[in-house]
Amino acid sequence: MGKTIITCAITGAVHTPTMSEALPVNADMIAEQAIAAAKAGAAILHLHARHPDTGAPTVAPEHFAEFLPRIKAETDAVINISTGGNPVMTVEERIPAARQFSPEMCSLNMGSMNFALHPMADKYDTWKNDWEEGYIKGSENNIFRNTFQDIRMVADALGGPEHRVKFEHECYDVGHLYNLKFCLDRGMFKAPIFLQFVLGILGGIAADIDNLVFMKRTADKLFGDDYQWSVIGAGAQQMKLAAVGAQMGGHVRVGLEDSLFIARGELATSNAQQVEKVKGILAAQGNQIATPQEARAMLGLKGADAVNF
Ligand code: KMH
Ligand code: ZN
Repeated sequence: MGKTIITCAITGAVHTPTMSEALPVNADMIAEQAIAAAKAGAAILHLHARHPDTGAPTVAPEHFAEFLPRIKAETDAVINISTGGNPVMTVEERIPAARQFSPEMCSLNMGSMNFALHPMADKYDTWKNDWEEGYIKGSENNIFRNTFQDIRMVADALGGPEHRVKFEHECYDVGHLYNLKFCLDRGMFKAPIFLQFVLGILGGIAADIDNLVFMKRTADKLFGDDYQWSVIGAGAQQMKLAAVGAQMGGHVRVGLEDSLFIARGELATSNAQQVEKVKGILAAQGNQIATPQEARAMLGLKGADAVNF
């Protein structure tokens, strides 16, 4: 079995400042926690930005500019910029930062879906910022739009010779694997492709081991040997699915974007704490952790010298 790549997703667009003091909600927190996560063993850092005044998710390149150079200066980690933005934006709105900074990797969401966070609102009576309650409750009506045309637009904008971005293909359900196969057969992506199985989002497939096995078996059928894969267990199943996924030969993603917890009922104090925990689990299972350079070789990345920040 090859080495295991740990991706850490530092802040995302799912959680809001009220939910955890540890959630990075400005550029300093994003930079500090990303650097610490890389030092703890994350080879890839999946990054969103937050607005400095409100902690709300933002896709403005100026907000990414506040932390990307700092992370690059202090770590060798692969930078992966989200093209998911938040679930109510169009793809056009979500990609300017990736275009400007030309990172080694970007996420690419492989299908349209409900992307609902509203059950989380039940836990909170008061909110730190005005935008949060509406953002979470309003998600009952979210359609996270990623049509075939949207996917082609991102592939054309970032995957070609100008940027040579490698995609983290986010697949939230089995149908998304078939969407990817369709695109791959039309020559839109180069091998080795990197699949991220995202289990546990309300609107996608649930986070359990049967579903992980089903996703993996379907990917084997569609892509043969020519792919790398990783797993996100969103929410409470984060560490369990990482453990099982790594035993099955997959890579793993942790981070406060995907779960705010370190154990049942206990909030994580940082992204690095989750990286340390998964590293311990992997070590106990006999999985070896990939360095950023090893991750670059496995995924065929263009290299840190070819980014634009
Ligand atoms: N928050 C994850 C479930 C993206 O950034 O493109 C999905 C995600 C999307 O990471
Ligand atoms: Zn993300």
